[in-house]
Amino acid sequence: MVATTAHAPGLTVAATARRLGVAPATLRTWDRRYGIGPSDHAPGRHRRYSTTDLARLELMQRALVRGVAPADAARYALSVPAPERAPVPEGNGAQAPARSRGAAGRARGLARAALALDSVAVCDVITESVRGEGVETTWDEVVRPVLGAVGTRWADTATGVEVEHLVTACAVAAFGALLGRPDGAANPARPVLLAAVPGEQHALPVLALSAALRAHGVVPRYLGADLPAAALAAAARRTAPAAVVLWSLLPETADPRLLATLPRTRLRFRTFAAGPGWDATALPERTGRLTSLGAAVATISSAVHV
Ligand code: B12
Repeated sequence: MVATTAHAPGLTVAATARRLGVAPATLRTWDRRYGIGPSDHAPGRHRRYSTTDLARLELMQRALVRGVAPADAARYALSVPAPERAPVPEGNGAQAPARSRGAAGRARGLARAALALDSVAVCDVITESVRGEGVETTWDEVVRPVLGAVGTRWADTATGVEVEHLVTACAVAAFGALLGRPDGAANPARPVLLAAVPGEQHALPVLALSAALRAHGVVPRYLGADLPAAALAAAARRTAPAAVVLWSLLPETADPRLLATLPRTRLRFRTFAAGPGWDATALPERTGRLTSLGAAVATISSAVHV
């Protein structure tokens, strides 16, 4: 238990910063700029944060991770009456996943654990979510919103790359673990090749797609990030795929000339351009477009299971 009430001495700046996973200087800045600090701080005395103050800071942090600007996040946190604020969990946040119910709760747990750089809790939330909600919901409602918020924060403040790497590593582990053959039985179906195009390091969405397809009985051959054209062509020749999925997140990596380097195999395969990178690119008519995880799973499954 944290032995603080609104009137008791409370937590020091350092302890509060540790609990929230931010630098002590950040807390002082929030207090100075946005007026969100210890409620009974007397000039000349050390700052002490009560549980009420902590809950308010936690609300601010959650808003920040959803991409809300700091001033608005602070205003929001200060405007919510005390009883409506969620209690701050004890310890290092590792219990958050156990308390979460459904995807929204898990997303909050993930955001909190990620901000605290608690990789054990981050990996637990994602793994539990995959087990409880499935790959598609975990990607779209738990991991993607947090990565989006982390990306926005990076664009605004050039901070948070460590959070991005930590979440990515756990998501790669959780989705990657699903690529094996759980029942050990031979699967005779033709595979689907999936890769991020040359120059594209953002492979996580296509890994999520690979894992989701696996759950739908499709055999994915996930070939990772930044796959050279020659390697893609060699893989297509060797594996007789039913479909090839080329992922691009950024427009600069979406080069339609890649499609022309795909070999003509005896057993024909369907080709799909997946991801927003291809949005402004003119594609051959026979190349399918995949613009969301759900649609991609449905389209590829029906193309393969004909
Ligand atoms: C994780 C991440 C990384 C990781 C990737 C790890 C991995 N294994 O994937 C690493 C650290 C490698 C990385 C590196 C870089 N990154 Co980065 N990264 C991200 C981050 C946070 C998430 C990427 C992601 O998975 N996006 C997918 C989801 C989260 O995005 P979304 O918009 O919600 O999804 C939409 C579509 O993608 C689609 N969709 C979503 N899921 C799926 C699934 C399927 C199957 C389909 C079909 C569609 C689909 O639907 C959604 C709605 O339209 C983004 C931020 C962001 N918002 O994307 C930055 C971001 C993409 N990165 C960015 C940058 C600049 C870089 C670097 C250049 C940074 C650097 N200086 O080194 C490098 C190099 C990138 C390169 N050459 O490819 C910028 C790109 C800006 C731009 N437009 O040019 C972003 C947008 C951050 C930012 N806000 O500025 N990055």
